[in-house]
Amino acid sequence: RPYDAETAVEAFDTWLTPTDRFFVRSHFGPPSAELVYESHWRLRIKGLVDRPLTLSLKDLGQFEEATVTAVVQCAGNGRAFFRPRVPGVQWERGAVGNARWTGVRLRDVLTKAGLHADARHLQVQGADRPVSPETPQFVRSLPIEKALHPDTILAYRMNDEPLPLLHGAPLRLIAPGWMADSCLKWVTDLSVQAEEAQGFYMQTAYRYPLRPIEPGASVAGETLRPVEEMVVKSLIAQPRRGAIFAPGPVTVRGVAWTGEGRVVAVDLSVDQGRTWEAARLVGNTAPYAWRQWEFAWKATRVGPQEIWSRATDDQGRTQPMVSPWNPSGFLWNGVDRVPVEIRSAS
Ligand SMILES: Nc1nc2c(c(=O)[nH]1)N[C@H]1C(S)=C(S)[C@@H](COP(=O)(O)O)O[C@H]1N2
Ligand SMILES: [Mo]
Repeated sequence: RPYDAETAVEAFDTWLTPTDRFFVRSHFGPPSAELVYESHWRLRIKGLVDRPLTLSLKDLGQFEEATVTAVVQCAGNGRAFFRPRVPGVQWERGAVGNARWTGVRLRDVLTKAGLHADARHLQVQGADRPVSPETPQFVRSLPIEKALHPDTILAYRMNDEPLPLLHGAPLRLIAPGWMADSCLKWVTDLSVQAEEAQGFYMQTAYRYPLRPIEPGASVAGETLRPVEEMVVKSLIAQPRRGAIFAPGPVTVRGVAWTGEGRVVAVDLSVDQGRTWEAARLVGNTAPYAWRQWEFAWKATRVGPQEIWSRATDDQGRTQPMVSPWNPSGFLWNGVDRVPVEIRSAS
């Protein structure tokens, strides 16, 4: 089994998630290091282009460098909260992080190759391969508009250090605002095409019903669309679940983000959603990054309590109590809830 690890949400008390705490996920694990060793590694660009290209890491130096601070989140983050339960990695809250990604614009590389007029999708693959030849390879595609977006980059640095192997060295795709299944690691092959990529990981996996469906129902006959943009979401980083306090002030802290938009409010409830109060948005702001927030809670009522957080974005989208059930458990963004206890000192 590949190494999968989620971050403890208590670590989300900084704007950038430290690289050594950043969640790790891949289907087959990283490719053997020699395949992606800088002197061997090449990026190939082919398909509907005028000039197929093969680029070394050094060749990427000809393009202007670009940096984007962006949330990367597994489409299945929060899968463990769906009822009825769904198969897949049972992520709770920590399959997400916010990092500074530096590299070159994918658009600049594609422009150098020269796109044909019928270019509609960019197929992307990394150097990783399944152990068994019967297992489909991880091949994905992005609509050409997202591939050509000036904020979509091929990153070789993460938080100002060389990208580590677990996170996709030497080059990974960052499609900011979109779920991480579009952020391919160990990228070696780009192919410009007229159609979406074929194969399991594009045509079957990472798809989501267009209309809400009954929990537990089959999606046969439903229209499924690819998982793309992230949904508005918040997490309570502090206090941690199960924390015990004496009555008095408690500082509640967390993070909130959305897809291709901006978080405009985070509201907190300490009475099971009867009343909500605005948290203060603090710290740095950047288009695809998360926003930190703080809330001063005067905890007076002794006993078990729950702190709830709910973010809203600039398009008026807000977190539901429970996300629409879907058979793969994608896009969970239910109101975050942290149980704590207030205990009188006596
Ligand atoms: N080449 C390749 N890229 C991949 C994957 C993979 O299996 N192979 N997994 C994707 C998934 S499902 C996730 S959630 C993210 C995880 O990125 P991270 O390990 O840097 O957090 O990588 C994505 N990129
Ligand atoms: Mo994922």
